[in-house]
Amino acid sequence: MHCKILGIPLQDGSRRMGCEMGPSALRTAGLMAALRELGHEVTDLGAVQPGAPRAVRHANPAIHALPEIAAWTTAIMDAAYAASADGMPIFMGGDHAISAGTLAGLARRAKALARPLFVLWLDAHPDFHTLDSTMTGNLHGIPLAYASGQPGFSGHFPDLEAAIDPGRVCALGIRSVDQPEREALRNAGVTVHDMRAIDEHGMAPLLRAFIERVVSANGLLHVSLDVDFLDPSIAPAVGTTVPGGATLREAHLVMEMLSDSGLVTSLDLVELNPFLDERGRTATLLVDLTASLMGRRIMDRPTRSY
Ligand code: B3U
Ligand code: MN
Ligand code: MN
Repeated sequence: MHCKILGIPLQDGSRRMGCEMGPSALRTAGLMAALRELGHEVTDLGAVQPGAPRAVRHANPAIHALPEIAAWTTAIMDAAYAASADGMPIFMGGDHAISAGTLAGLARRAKALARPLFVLWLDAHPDFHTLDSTMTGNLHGIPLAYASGQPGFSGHFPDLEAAIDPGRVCALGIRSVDQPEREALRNAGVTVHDMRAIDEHGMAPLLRAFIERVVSANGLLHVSLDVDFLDPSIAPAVGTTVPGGATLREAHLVMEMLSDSGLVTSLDLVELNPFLDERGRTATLLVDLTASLMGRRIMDRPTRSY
């Protein structure tokens, strides 16, 4: 596989600084070397640069940094579209607001290829707020809603050339949802596997059902990994820790099953805040999880055919 690494040092999606250091921390933790060791070709495409902030305003007074995020989204969308022409783009955030752009660019790519795009959203939060519904005003809480064409973004965010179909999104690990999101997720038809579902059924059957849907549709699969998907005891370097997250073993299992499927065409690594890390352990864990996704195994296994 040809891995194309892009740094996206965006941190305006919340009011806490630090995520702009995410790409450096992932490089320092050895992301490139880990991929090369697995036999992949790696190209470092450097950092995405935001355009000049756009003069956009919104009636919701809580919203933070809308002009900046709107400008970033345009730049990220174009970079994601270009990088996804071939190979496997890995987008190193930056906070989750980067995914407004990565998803929009990948949706455009999927449309050009006439293939359906599926999204696996690994997160404590569904990030399904609109500009009208967000209470914190932190725009890392909106990317999935924007990219799936929910109302109210037009005139504030760049228009979408192609939206993702919310019916092809699976959100896994969810444990912090605001009331307006709950309703919107249900209406849009997003598959949400919250922590209760994971506790009841286990990670494997939930993920397998989604993988099988992607296989039967011959889809592209984008994985968006928010650090807070993981339990804070193993991944402290995130501004929005929520207790009760995925364990180390659950997270590796997800990555290994995805790797076996051979379906994943792009990846976001987001919300890593190195300022909050403990001796680089969260950055190192993200590198290890990426390695599992890209083929690292404890023991060889017969290939499972889906
Ligand atoms: N839903 C809340 C909390 C949140 C969403 N995404 C993150 N936190 N990282 C909000 O602010 O919209
Ligand atoms: Mn998120
Ligand atoms: Mn989150």
